Order: sequence, then structure tokens, then C-alpha cells
Amino acid sequence: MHHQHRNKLYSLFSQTQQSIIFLEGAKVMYRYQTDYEFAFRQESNFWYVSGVNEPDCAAILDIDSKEFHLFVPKRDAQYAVWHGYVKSLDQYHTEYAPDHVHYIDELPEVIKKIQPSMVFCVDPASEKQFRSHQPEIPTNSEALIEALTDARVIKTEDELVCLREASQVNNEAYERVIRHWKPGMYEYQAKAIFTEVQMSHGLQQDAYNGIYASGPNSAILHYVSNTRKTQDGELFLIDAGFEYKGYASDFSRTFPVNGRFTSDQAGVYDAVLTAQKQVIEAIKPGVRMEDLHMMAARTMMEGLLRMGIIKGSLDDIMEANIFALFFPHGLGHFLGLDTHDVGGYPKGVERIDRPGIFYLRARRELEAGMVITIEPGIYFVPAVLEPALQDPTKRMFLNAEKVHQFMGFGGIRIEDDIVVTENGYENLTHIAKERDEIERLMNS
Ligand SMILES: [Mn+2]
Repeated sequence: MHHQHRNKLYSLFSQTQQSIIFLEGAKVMYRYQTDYEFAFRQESNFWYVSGVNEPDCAAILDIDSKEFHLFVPKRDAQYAVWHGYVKSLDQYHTEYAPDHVHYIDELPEVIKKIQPSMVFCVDPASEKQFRSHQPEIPTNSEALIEALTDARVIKTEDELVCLREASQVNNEAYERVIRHWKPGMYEYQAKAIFTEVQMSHGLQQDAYNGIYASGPNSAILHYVSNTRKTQDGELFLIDAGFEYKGYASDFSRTFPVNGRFTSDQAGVYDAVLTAQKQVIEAIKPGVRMEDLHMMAARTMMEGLLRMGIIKGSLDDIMEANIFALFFPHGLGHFLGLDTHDVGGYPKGVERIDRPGIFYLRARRELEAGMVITIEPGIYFVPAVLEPALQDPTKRMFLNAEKVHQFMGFGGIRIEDDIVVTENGYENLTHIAKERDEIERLMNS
């Protein structure tokens, strides 16, 4: 898989320049000034081209000869005492199949031998690092990140296999949590069940800090305290995922703590679900993310209009950006080695300066092989709605009595992971999302 990634990357550079790519791998990170080690996670670009999941490595990719030089740290006996096994160069060779393996202190010598006329680095910091070894060779830190982005945004079949595996385990984790949930359980108990499923499949790296948000917490987009006792009659929103071989899954589901939706919960839920399903049905190559975002916003406003929470004509409501009060984040983002994966804004494309769509993380036409999340949501955030009720341009579209009734309701988000295919899409998320399916799962 990583060999294929290197070839893909080479194909994005012209071949005649005698140039090389220089990449540094991640180092172990510590908690402030202590020796507490955070779990190691390779830097995504380094992992993408090398497949090496160990700290303190570096790589040179020779664009002309297509040779991969792997640089590894020289470990001593002390390292073996504290961290275990010290590999020989031969063992690195067998494990990762580079064309050449060197100890990292041989980096200047190897560069001298290649005599590159240009060195592509991933960012200015890495450029600086390279120049500290070889100040006389010209470097560039824009072309590589652009090429890596172009390569990573379209997934290969092997990458899709990893994404499907991450999703499959995530499907199982969600189903177990929803099936076993009861009022009085704490938010962190959901995280415990979730983690148990993921870990038992060998998935040890979470894709992001999971959100387990009940009641009013469900309106906090990145709530991660997970300490509250879930109450009868409230909703529970979970947004969590783990990585398989570096590839993330990122789902969200919202369900009633007691296993039965109230009619208010059902009304808002159906508005979000209708929007989500409609957008997913529309996915195919050539469709633009910003159009899908607005489609979802409009459908959700239709739902709130039907419930009498907002009032006026749907066109005027959209025109006045009322959707941004209830749907303050983007419809979705690319997914891959990073949860918010690269490629959302191609060069020259800016964010849209309009409330409610500014935070959209991907603005481009979809192409086959892209993987994207679709995650519309409706939230009742007092900090947003209270001032809106005072604002004459917004107040006229809000049913104040109803809006007050929903303060404390929290929010609903439904998120699936979608592969764009030649003819449409493939949905990697298979957890119940129809209300009756969720109720059946929770009461069986
Ligand atoms: Mn997401």
C-alpha cells in the first residue's frame, strides 16, 4: 500500500530535476516536563509514504530514481532496557522494504551522494531542519504538501479496505452502546463500552477525542468531559471513532436515553434525518459540497417550520441565515488518515463568508475515491438563540415561546461516512438511524 502511495506521489512531480522529497517522522511526545509518554501516533504524511510506525525516523524519496531511503535511530543498550527490542538495519529492511536503510546520523552523507538540485519539504519547519544539515541546497515547502494532498484526497482500493474495517468495528461499538443504554448510566460508561469493542479488535488509537454528550451537553459541538449522568427523557449524542492502520472512522448517532423518542425529539430528529438521507442520496461525482450543505440546511429549516419553532416563508428564512442559528457547523469533511482529512479547500478556493457555511471544512466538487462524512445537525444553543431573540432581523422568524421551550433540549447530529463512487456512493455506516429501528434495538 505504501509503495503504491510513493509511486502516486512521484507521478505528481516532473522527473528531470534531480530532486528529492525529505520527510521526518513523528517523535514521542511527553506530558509537559515529565517522562509520561503519550501513545505514539505516526505523522500522517510520513505514515502514508513509508508505512513505518516507529518514532524518530526520516525518509528521502528520490523522485528520479524512485528509491526510498529510510533513516532509523541508532538505539543503545539503555533503550533496550526501558523500551525493549533494538532492531538491526536488516530487520528494518525486512519489515518495511525500503530500497536503502541508514542510521539517521548518515543523513548528510546520503544527501551529499545524491546531490539533489531541489529538496521538497512538507512545511517550513522541516525545510529549516533540512537546511541545518545542507544550507546550500534549494528547498521548497509548498509543492510537496500540495502533491500529498492531491494524492491523499483520492483513496486507493487498499485504503478503502482500511476505512471499511475501521467503520465495521465502529458499527459494532455503536450498536452495543445503543442496545445496552439505560437512564442513570454515566456518559463515560458509553466511552467504556465503546473502547472495549474497539480495543478487543486491536484498534488502540482513537481517531479523535470522542464526544459522549447527554441532555444539554449535546448542543456543545466538541463536548469531551463525558462526566454527566444521563437522565430519563433526554437525548444522548455520541460522536466517536477509532483508527484501523491509521485510517479513521467518524460516526455520530443521537438516541433517547430511555429508549423512546418524545414527540418533540421525534420532530427535530426527523428534520435532521430527512436532510441527512436526502444529501446522501444526492452524492455522486461532480456534486459540490457547498450545495449539499445548503440543501441540508433548507430541509432542516423546513422541519423546524413544520414544528412551529420558526416562522415565515422558507425562502426568507434561508435568506436571513436563520439556519445558522440551529446548524452552526459544516455538513461534513474529508476522512482518511486524519479525521478532518486533507483536501477540503483546493488552492485558490476560499471559505464562504456567510453565517452557517463558513465552517464547512470541504468546498469542492466530489470525485470518485473521495471519502466524506455527512453530518447535519440541529442544536438549541442558548448563547446563540438568546441574542437572536433580541435581534429584530432574526426575532421575526422565531417563535419565542417555542424556542424558550427548547432551551436545554440539546442537539441532534446524525453522521455517516460515505465513499464517493463512479456512479454514486457507498455508505460505510450501518448503525440504525430510523427512529423505529433505534427504539427496537433499545427495547429488544
Ligand atoms: Mn465528523
